[in-house]
Amino acid sequence: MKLVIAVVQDKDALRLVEALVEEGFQATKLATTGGFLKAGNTTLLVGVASHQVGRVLEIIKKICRPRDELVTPVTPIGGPTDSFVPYPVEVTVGGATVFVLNVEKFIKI
Ligand code: 2BA
Repeated sequence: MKLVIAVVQDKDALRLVEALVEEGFQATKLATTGGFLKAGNTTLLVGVASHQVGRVLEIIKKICRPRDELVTPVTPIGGPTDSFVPYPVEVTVGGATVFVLNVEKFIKI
């Protein structure tokens, strides 16, 4: 068995959960925050049989889109500001960051 951990954008999360459940997968949706943008994102935990990982990845690929976000750097506190340029920087977020882990034991009590 595998645990698929997928960090996705909030905009894609609901459609992704619906698509997974529609195909009989079980998923847990966590409200999370990205360390870089400090913006909300969604992390899904999906426990599946090893042979189903490919299908889960296909569904994630189909639904999660990359998007460009503008980040305005924060002025350094107490640091030198003469060389600091506070222009917004564009970063591409997503489609999804996915980890696939081996599950040692799966128990429902
Ligand atoms: P954030 O940490 O808020 O990162 C958002 C986007 O900012 C990233 O998109 C990437 O394009 C950019 N970025 C992140 N760190 C950067 C840095 N040090 N320098 C320049 N640009 C940087 P994604 O790569 O698609 O990641 C989306 C979200 O997935 C991340 O949100 C984070 O919550 C999660 N994530 C990505 N890689 C991860 C990892 N190795 N471990 C845990 N979570 C991860």
